[in-house]
Amino acid sequence: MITRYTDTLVVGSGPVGATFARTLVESGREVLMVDAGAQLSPRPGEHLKNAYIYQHNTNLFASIIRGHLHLLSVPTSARAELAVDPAAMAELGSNRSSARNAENPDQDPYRNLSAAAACYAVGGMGTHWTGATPRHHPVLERYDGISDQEWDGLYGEAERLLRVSAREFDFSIRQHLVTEALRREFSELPDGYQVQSLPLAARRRRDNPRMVHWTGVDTVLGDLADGHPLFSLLPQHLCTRLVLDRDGTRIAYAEVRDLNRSETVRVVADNYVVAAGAVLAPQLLHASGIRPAALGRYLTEHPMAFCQVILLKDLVEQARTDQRFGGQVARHTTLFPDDDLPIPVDDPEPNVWIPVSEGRPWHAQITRDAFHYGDVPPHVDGRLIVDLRWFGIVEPRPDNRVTFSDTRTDVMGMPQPTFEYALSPQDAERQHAMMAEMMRAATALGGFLPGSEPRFTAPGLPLHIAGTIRMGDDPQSSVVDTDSRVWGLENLYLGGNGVIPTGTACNPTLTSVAMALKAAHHLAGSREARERRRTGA
Ligand code: G3F
Repeated sequence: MITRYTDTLVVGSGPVGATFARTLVESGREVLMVDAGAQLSPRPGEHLKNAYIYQHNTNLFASIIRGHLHLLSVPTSARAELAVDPAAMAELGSNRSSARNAENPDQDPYRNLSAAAACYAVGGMGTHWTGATPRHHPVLERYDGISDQEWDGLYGEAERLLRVSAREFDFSIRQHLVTEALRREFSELPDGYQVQSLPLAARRRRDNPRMVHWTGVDTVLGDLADGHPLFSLLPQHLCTRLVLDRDGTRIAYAEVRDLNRSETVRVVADNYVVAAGAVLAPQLLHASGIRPAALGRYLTEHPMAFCQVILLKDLVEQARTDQRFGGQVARHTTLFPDDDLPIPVDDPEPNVWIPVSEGRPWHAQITRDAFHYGDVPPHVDGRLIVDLRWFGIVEPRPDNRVTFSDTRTDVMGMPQPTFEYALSPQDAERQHAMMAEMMRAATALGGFLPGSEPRFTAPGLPLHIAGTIRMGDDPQSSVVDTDSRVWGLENLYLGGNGVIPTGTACNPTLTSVAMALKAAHHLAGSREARERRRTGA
């Protein structure tokens, strides 16, 4: 068996793993990063939507996303497949689905997060994410075990790392029309929480302002992405087990399987960071026999209300008469005299936001997103369609959880996850009120796109599972302390949405990166790190 030595092993190469890697390397530590997925771009973890074709036609990106999402728990089907050749293995029972069919017989379909998925790729979900990066509401969402002042600093740093901006779509005609129509409708909202531009991890390209550069993991890694003596990344390497030392207070080494060569590498490090996603991180702990009481519990996921509308005629016609857009529209009509719409073909899509506020425990996005359930029929002009997504809060409860099997395995040969998830009556009531508000917004903007009328999407679809390795001040009800270190283990740190301990509504990535920064600063400044630098060992 090959043995590799490093300062810090980072398991998982998504935006959070990359945050750890960059911060640690910048403080002089050596980092080895492993990911079970393949590297899909020349620089590790580039956002795949940066390709011209997807910016030109967002709909095409939906199948890219779909192709990269692996469902975590598929219940076995009760439907009998009887219409088959009788000579095939079709006798009673012989073609029944089983665990070998990537299905999970332990999953109760009514308590599942049926759309919950993992992304096996260098860059993780960062290869395709929407980039929506709002801060948590200071009272309704934010974890109060970290001070407001520290949160502000961490959020600022996370925003710089992810290159967050709320201004990149400012010159979009539809951005103005949609924002203003919603402001008229929701005039009661308090200052700072009114309808506004959605913060996004993206910057408009200086060399080609028709395109934006979406932040990927390569952006977070910065110089590390081009090769750095203190950083190495092993794609298609699956960490299967963290092995404890004899007295059970430290990780002694990690077992990593080189999936390509089918051989095991032993990695010996001073510190270990697991940032493999809110389900796969607790899965690795479970596989390693590290099973604190709160592991996998207090799971939250955003219920999501969704619809698409075709913009109101009056709203669209406003573009023709509004002085602010005169130049853009005139240029467009000269170029395309046959076009009935006063919206330039390259008008950027709207990215509008209604933040969580007191009395409104939900987060709203009015955008044009590439997720597959929102495909636009090809005969409807895409410029007229906007998506409405409302994400609700679910209170963390210990009974909502993901468990891991000791007998069945998933696609990677790791313990099969099973969800046990249900909404409390209070949670359910909130979602009903949220749906009513989304319909109010939809009516102010347009008419429903046939086939995309208001509905709740399959649980798990937002890909915002949190709480499964939560932060806290009590080892009974949390897995990590406020520096993201696993209770009782000196050198194991966790990162990712699973660490977020509170009920939230908005997209989690920015907050997870902020929490990772806190942990990485702690690690970089730890006694051990200082000692190593002092002695040059
Ligand atoms: C989520 O993962 C993103 O955070 C949203 F921004 C996005 O609109 C949604 O998925 C689409 O389902």
